[in-house]
Amino acid sequence: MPPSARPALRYAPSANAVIAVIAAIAAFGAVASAALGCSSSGGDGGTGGTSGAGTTTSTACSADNRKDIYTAGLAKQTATRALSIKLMDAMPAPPQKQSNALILQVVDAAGMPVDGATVSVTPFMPDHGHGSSVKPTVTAKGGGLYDVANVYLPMPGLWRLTVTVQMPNVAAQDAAFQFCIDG
Ligand SMILES: [Cu+2]
Repeated sequence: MPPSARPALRYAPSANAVIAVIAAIAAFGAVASAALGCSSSGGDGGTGGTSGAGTTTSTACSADNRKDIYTAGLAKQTATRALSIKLMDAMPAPPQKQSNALILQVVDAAGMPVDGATVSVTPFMPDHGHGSSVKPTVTAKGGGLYDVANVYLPMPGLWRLTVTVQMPNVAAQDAAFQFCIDG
């Protein structure tokens, strides 16, 4: 018998050590899938061991009462109520899995269009704790309108689209739309 084989025979791993190794592998798998942005579609919430309710039913949009129902002109006020952000159009409508484009209009409390703002849109999945690998691009069109391209929603479930409006010499304000994407 070669000398190198002896320690393995002498120190057989205990049952606890085996369980620890299995747990470590499982934990690594959960972290790896999160880092990949939950790319496996729907139903994967249960395997990651997350305790939050709802992850295993992420494609059941009809039962999700957090979602907004898309209509052209859907408006959200910022926390200070100083601005309203209107979703004038979406392509496709309502937003769907993968690539989307939006047209937003920003108006002030008097309903006047707000131009000259720096507008950004951030997609995020609150149930999974991750965003999108693609950053939306925003182009001002005048009349308070802002075209938003590259809104990429890679998986089914509830997506929060936070719209942040930054105007010169005013604190940034935001409002969010929430859409549930069926698989
Ligand atoms: Cu996700």
